[in-house]
Amino acid sequence: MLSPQLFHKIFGVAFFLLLCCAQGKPAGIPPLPGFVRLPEYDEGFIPGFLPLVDSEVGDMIRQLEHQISRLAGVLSLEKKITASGGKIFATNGEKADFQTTLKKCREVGGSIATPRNPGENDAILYFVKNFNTYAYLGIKESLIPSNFQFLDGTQLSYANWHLNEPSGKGKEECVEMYTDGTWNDKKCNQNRLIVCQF
Ligand code: MMA
Ligand code: CA
Repeated sequence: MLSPQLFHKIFGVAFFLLLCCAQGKPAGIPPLPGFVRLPEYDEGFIPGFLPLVDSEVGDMIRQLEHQISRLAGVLSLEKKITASGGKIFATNGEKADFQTTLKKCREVGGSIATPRNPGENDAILYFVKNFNTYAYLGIKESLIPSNFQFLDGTQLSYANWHLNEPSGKGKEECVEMYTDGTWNDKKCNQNRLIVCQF
């Protein structure tokens, strides 16, 4: 029988693994493309957690990693998830306007896909190409026409505008990704592929 202390530890580890699920993988099986390997833990030690001594805990971690890896495999096969750096991007293949996309992503604990470098832009482009549908990005025009910002209000540190874009001059407050990965400022009421990040 598991002691309450051990149960608490296992619960903590499970929660930790859920938080960084895409990084999990069973030993010996390579991570899916774009997914990062968890650091090897030495003698059952996970940074931030008490040293783990019970081999039951190690077995449970491996089981959880295996299950998470299988789930990632299924979603990857369906082209519903991909990763870049530490970020996971996901789509459900459905379309929605900008506000609905924000809501849908928030409802599942994520946020709208926001490319902050070429690798992340390519990760989003993977869905745009596969579903042959433009996607809204987490970028909006500020009160200054033609000035675009991330949704947290910070200035763009990376941009991939299409030639002659942005063009809306205050009339196109959202940003969509074209099937070549370039960006266009666009009205926010169109139906676009829902892509979230986690
Ligand atoms: C559309 C609309 C704009 C875009 C231009 C490019 C005519 O407007 O999608 O956002 O800039 O096409 O020609
Ligand atoms: Ca435009």
